[in-house]
Amino acid sequence: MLKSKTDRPADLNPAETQEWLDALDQVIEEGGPERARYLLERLVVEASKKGAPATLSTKTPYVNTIPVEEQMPYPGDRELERRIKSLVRWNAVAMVVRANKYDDGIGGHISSFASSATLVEIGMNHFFRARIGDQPGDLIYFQGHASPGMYSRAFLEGRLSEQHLKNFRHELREAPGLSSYPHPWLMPDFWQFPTVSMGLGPINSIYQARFMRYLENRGILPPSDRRVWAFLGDGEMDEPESRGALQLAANERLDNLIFVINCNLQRLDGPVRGNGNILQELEGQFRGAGWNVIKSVWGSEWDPIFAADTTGALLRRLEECVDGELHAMTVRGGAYVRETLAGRDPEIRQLLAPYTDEQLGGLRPGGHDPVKVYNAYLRATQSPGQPTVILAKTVKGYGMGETGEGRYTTHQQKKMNEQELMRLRERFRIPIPEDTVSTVSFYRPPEDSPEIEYLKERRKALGGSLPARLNTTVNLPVPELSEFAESLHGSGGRPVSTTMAFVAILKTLLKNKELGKRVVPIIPDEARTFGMESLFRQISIYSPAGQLYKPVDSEQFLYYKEARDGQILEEGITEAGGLADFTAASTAYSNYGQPMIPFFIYYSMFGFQRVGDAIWALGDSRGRGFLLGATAGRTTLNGEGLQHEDGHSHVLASTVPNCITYDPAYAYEIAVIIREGLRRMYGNNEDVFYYLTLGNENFAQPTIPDDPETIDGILKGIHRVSKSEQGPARVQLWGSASMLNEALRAQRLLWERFQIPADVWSVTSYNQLRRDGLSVERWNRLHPAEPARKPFVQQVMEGTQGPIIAASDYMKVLADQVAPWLSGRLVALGTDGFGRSDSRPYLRRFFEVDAESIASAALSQLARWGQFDSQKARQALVDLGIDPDKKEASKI
Ligand SMILES: Cc1ncc(C[n+]2csc(CCOP(=O)(O)OP(=O)(O)O)c2C)c(N)n1
Ligand SMILES: [Mg+2]
Repeated sequence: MLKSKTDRPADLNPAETQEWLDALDQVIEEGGPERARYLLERLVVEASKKGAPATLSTKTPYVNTIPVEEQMPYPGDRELERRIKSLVRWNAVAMVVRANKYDDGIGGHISSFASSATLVEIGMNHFFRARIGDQPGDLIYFQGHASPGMYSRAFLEGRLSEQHLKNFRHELREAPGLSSYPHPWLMPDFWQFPTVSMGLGPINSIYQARFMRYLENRGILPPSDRRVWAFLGDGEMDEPESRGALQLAANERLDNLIFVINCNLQRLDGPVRGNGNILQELEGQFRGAGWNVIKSVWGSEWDPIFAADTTGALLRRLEECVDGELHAMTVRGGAYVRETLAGRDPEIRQLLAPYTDEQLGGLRPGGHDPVKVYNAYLRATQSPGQPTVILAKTVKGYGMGETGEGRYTTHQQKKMNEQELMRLRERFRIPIPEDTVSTVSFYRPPEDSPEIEYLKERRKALGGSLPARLNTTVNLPVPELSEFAESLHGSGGRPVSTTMAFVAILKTLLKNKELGKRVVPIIPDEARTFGMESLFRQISIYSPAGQLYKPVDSEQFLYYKEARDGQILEEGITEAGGLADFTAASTAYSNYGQPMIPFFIYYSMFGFQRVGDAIWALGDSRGRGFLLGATAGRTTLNGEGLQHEDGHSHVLASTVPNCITYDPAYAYEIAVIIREGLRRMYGNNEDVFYYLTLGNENFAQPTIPDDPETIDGILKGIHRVSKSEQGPARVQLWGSASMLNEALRAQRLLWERFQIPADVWSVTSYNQLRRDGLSVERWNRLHPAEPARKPFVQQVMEGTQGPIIAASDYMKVLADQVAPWLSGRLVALGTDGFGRSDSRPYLRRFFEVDAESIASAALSQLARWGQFDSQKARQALVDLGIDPDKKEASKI
């Protein structure tokens, strides 16, 4: 597919080319450069009108990309399709109006789908394939808040009942209803992609199309002409995520990707570009990035008008209009259109003279004309080598009458009065009885009506209904823990970081016969930071172009190797892109019937904090895989300072219900956690994903204790790593990740200097302990007459004595989460505040999480309890170098 390195068309007729060039010389000589520029611009306009879009800039004239002469005839029954579309419109409106009539303020959107109905319906009747052979078909990202339109169609197709529609936005009643927006989590057989957080649809769909190619190029899927379609709003395109990955789609020639941007010129509050032209702006950017751009600006009624505009006067006038004016023309009617366009220009006035005001007011934009939309889609599906964007001009609230259509307030409109509904019925000739209007009832023609038969036949021909999510069961053979023996048996004294320990586990997994090829390592330009560069050579970096250059390190054994069937997704500096990759890979079990095991490893600071919303959507998508926040820990990543040192990703991760989080200290813990993750997600079909933080501090890794409770403890969140050898412990020290070493050092300090015995525990997951605590507590609340159950953390700690001093690289609130079940024993030490650049000992002292701080916290607490002399405790702090007057780290 990627034959040439440039996209320039070849010179098929050099002699003719020379004639043109000579003519140009002559024009410049005789008429000057201005004259030459004029002619070139005219040529560009004419070329675009005649189907050879050419540009002097990245923008073409404000005309349809496909000229009338090149239009293909419409293949469907237009009248029947119009009637079906009207029914879809009606039921979508009824769903929202009804919901708000009986449940004031429940919300929902009418006007967005009103503008995109034709765009969606043409796809449903002619393009969107639900299955291709035995493979799932096209993947479609619908505009989230246009969901009523999708529900309405599903109702006509017989997939949803009237009861479902009545229960739009009523998910928690006796008869469950339809979720507000596309949520695979809530409607796992229906929605595939959560799109309603603006900007996530565009970026996720790009990486989805890319991942489809990845699976094909790696031989996991056979090549196909499956496509990814994304319906997007013009306002949505302002999100950085919407435009941030356009280049990737062009660079990788993703001709399986089609964006359909619903350019209704409005967003929520008002115009998207009142003082500009959003459609033209988007064209410039997409074309500049290398996309194939198809503009569908004007409906067929405009064709004869433009044909008569031989001097281009009308087009020039339209190009002068800003969107604020173009938009006003849709609202204010034909006379206004005439005055705005013709003004004092007699030529344009004459051009418009044959048309009545009513006709001018009824001129449809391209996005509402089935012929234009059909042709745009057809062209998009026949454009090899490039992703395509269709810029379709539409009217927000199309058909909603005077209070809705094109009004700045239309986005928020949830109600329509009877008169407006009657007008809607008339406008779209909806064949429903009058009383259906007053009661805002739904309408579905009989099963044997031409509408239902046609619609079903169309969907049958295209493989079935959409949207539909395959709720597949995943059941892969998961390796035994013993397969990770290397990680379980310690490092023999060699200093090894948890990042290195993870890489060893990843390598073991890559060698696994069953799972190895399913592993998808994803890295945003940090492989060398994480010590993963040996993988470049071993499993190659994915590049659909292969490697078109000789890498400068080619002489070396571990050179930078790119390959068409490479396994690593090396994203460059885009965490949002990496997360979009991860989302595609982690849902491949459903979208492609191919369970993949992604490991996305990134700077932990740039995960939940930076792309948290995308992670939330990943949870909604039921994605499965491993997120790895490397260089983690506010005091463990030394030197980097404020913007890099993560002390809160676990707090943020705790907010995602199906994200299982761990802050492991040891290689053996990581092996146990990853093996369990594989078992739950790929052996047991659970819709969860894992988040592990990894540090870059090197220390000797111990062997897994030979204690039957260790594995259970690691997974539930806490296990004891060192029991006091000097009799019953008087304090309990908790540590996570690198802070476990500080806790062990504090244990020695306490004994050697103060003769206080202590136990040390590794807390692998406060979040998991908290979740267990909450479930148990709830059970107890709901079963007051039964013996109370105990949360795991309470069970393991109740046989121990003394205060519990918890130290982690994270904010204190992380540990505080489990305080309710520890009878006031918990003292949380953590890293609240902005990070600093310094070395670990200084950072740990600054945030008061080092061994000395832990030991002094223990003494101080014992003193408060009357178990240690308070004057001695005061002196101990001084001896340990703790300054009681130092300002709080979070307040400086
Ligand atoms: C990230 C994000 N910010 C804000 C919103 C709230 N919101 C929902 S729809 C909408 C306007 C959308 O305008 P546009 O993309 O042009 O779509 P249209 O409804 O006009 O088709 C806004 C601001 C959101 N859903 N997501
Ligand atoms: Mg819009």
